[in-house]
Amino acid sequence: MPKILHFGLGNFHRAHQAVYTQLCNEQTPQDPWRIIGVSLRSAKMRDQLAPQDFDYTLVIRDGITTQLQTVSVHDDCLVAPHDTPRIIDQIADPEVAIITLTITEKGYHLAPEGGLDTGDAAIIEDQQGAAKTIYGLLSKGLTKRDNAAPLTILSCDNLSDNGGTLARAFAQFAPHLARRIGTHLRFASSMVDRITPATTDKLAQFVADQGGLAAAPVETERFTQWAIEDNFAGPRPDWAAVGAQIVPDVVPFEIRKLRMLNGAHSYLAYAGILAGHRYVHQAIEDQTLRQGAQDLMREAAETLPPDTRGDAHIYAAELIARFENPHLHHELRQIAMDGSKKLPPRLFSTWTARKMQGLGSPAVEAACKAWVDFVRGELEAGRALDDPLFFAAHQTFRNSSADLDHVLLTKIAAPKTLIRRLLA
Ligand code: CS2
Repeated sequence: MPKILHFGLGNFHRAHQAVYTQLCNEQTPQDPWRIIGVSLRSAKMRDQLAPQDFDYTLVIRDGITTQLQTVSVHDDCLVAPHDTPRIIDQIADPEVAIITLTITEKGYHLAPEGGLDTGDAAIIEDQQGAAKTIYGLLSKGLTKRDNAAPLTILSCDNLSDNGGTLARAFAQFAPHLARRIGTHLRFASSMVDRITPATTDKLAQFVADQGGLAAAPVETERFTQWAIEDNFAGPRPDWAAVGAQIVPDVVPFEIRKLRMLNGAHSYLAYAGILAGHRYVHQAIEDQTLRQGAQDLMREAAETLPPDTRGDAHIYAAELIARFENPHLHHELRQIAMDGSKKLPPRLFSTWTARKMQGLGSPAVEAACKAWVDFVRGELEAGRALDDPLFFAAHQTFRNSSADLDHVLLTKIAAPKTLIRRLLA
């Protein structure tokens, strides 16, 4: 039976790729694809899902209706570091035809100047033989795996050229294994989209009251989109038959989504928190923020390749409607985390693209400024920022504006002229 090994068994995967795969299985029940999940950081998801045989309830809320759906496509959840040998065996298992990833931006351990962050403590440990990151695990698994068994590694994270980025970073980590990339080993990119808030106790109670599976339910919107690069070494579920787009090049899709949807999301998060809002649907009802989000989307749209630029105004209007959904409880603080890793493809890239076109970016700069103000405010209030850039060091940054300026100028993938303008 063909298998998918999925890294990052969070809500996003469970509301998106798992659902597409389940729909495929419903169409061809004689030939189902099963997913083995891997959690790289915590056993929480495994512990919650195991008593339910890894099934869970998806709650789909559009502006009007609420629909409950049982998702039953996972067979197991392995947790690193406890299950590391089993994870390596799964990577080596020839029945695993696809490895998919939703490990978030920080799971890629990229350096501010691009490429693998070889100074990162976890990467250094993995280079010395540990297997804490995706790179250490993949290299140990691929070392054991038969070269001839086709494997596609498909990234589903919010990075542009996510598959290519992973392939290049992996090649830096393990050049000898990267030589295998070709016919039997492929790194593919994809653009993934479905808004998926974090699970709350209230949601779990609602699902239990409705007779659903009470542990770890996921709430999401009706909208869903998945554009997948047609670059597979072996078989795949017929995701196209259930709505995914298989395309030769996903970059135009990725850029549009990252710069318009995610860029506006990050703006609403920082400016919205500063304005005292809690949820996305509240921030978008604030007329100043709504205007700011629309201006930002317009600036982003002007940087898009011709094939997606034409209907960008329709895309923008659809995004506003999605943000307005009052039945999704999408916390601005959820979006605000990991800004140092999220902003490069969402905001800085728009700014750079516009600069190359000779255009200014007032709305994008306002969004970046909101981030800096948010970070400064959190540090001054003595709150630990949920961002790898500040994790270890937040104590020393407290109340030290000079330290913050230095970090912003040296440790993030942002144009220095932009940062200087923001700090001026
Ligand atoms: C959000 C995304 O949390 C965030 O940073 O911008 O998770 C967003 O909801 C998804 O990319 C939508 O597909």
